[in-house]
Amino acid sequence: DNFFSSQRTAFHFQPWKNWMNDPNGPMFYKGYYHFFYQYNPDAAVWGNITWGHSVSTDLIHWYPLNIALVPDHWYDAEGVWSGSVTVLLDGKPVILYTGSSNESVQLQNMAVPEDFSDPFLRNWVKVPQNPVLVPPPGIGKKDFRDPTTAWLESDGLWRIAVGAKEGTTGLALVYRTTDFLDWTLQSKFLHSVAGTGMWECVDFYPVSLTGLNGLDTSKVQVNQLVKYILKASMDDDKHDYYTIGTYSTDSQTFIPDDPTKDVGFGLRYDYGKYYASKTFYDPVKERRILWGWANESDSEQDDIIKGWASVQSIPRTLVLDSHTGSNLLQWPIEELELLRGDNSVVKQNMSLNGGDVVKVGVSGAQLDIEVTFTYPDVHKLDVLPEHKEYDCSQGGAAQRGLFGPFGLLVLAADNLVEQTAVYFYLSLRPNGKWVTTVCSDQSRSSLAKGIDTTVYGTVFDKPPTENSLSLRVIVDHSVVETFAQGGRACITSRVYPTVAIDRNAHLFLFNNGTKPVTMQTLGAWEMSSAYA
Ligand code: DQQ
Repeated sequence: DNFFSSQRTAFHFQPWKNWMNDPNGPMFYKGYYHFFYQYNPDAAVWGNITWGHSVSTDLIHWYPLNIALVPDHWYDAEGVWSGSVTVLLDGKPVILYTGSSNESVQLQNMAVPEDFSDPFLRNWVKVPQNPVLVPPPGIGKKDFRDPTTAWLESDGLWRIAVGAKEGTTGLALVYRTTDFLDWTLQSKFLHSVAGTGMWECVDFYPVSLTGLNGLDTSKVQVNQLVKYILKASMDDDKHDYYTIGTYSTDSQTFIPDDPTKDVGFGLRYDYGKYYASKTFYDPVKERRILWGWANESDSEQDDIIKGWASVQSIPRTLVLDSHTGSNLLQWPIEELELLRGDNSVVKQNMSLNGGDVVKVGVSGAQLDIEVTFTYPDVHKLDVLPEHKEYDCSQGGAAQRGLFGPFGLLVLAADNLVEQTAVYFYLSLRPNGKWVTTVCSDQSRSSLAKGIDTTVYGTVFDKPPTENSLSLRVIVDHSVVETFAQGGRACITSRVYPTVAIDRNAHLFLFNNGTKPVTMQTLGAWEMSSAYA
């Protein structure tokens, strides 16, 4: 019983009970952030999907409202599926969502607030013109879903993208409109990539090349220095892939900067459990914020026993990485730091020899940790390691190298029988270049059986001018979110310790490589709960 109750999170978004999946329609309206989510009000498994609804003033403390949209028409009888909110020029929000019809046809529908003076927007009305979009010729009735937030272009027309596929080619259709009721399908796809399968939850937005502020897609000026991000959630492998490129307002198509890293096989927002994400522009703090769904790694049977399934990751601010120019940086919204408590630890300059495991004096299943390590002096080696591609799923933190694995053990029992290792590993490629991998190793995270403990990880760019490696790790009972190198590479893991729970969960620094490494700075905070 304790095993299951200790898994509920303290500051990640989750409903009181039952199943949740995709984030839907995030927005800011009259003083409140609104968050909707795919929600089954009846069970801890997917089905009978509605739009759950909560509001917040800081994106961390949430106030639950009644369900906003339920399946109650022929055009959404099998579920009110994913969609987005667009805030129109007069400040009024519009929902576009996918209904799975009584005949399993995917249709786009529209809903508007019943009372614009209600800052909570408690009641939504489906317009009598629904459905406003049906699958176009050539697109399967089950391959047409998840409309984006609409954006306004200089020709005065609003546009949306909708995910689809043709054969095994994943693609985003573009529609234009003036009134959100009558839509024209554009002849060209926003983008398509052969072999990637169905694109779910497409997202499309600009990022600034000149500042750290976020951008409202509808307010980008011609000649403004921006790049565009196209993201799609791959139904085939359940990962969110994004690509940086440009948007041609002549052809209304997206052109990737690097076609070898296109949507579906290039960069991922997150290399762990993270799917069906969606961004919105926050006009209060002028930032773009990303929400993503972190599914469970336990069994459906466990979900039914515990009575709930899934959390949302901490909302992340998104900016272009000025050091590389070729990826986004994701960082937990600054509001999270308000939960940092008085129990904290600061450390500096500590050498970790090969084999060291050093306890850090904060405990509990609610932590925020920031640590940096000096980038090891790889040139001082007298014997070079074998040229071998490092794959953290083969052996995880137990596989010793020269430099790495080193990093943190979180949710660790005193005797380390349970531990989740978040670490770096340096390896030498045949071309003579050193590369850094960041991994999250769940293989020893729980003594319980029947849990998916896949080790996650990715290589990331480290320009030579960067002399240190950094990790930020957010621990919240059954979720561990890792942000490496300022958010250049992110990993969300779900873990289910049985003994390393609550006050018996501890934090360690470790170095399991054979060479020493230097921890430069460490700050670790015990975190308060966002829920009473
Ligand atoms: N989840 C929704 C769909 C979407 C999928 C249904 C992605 O609209 O394509 O719950 O997780």
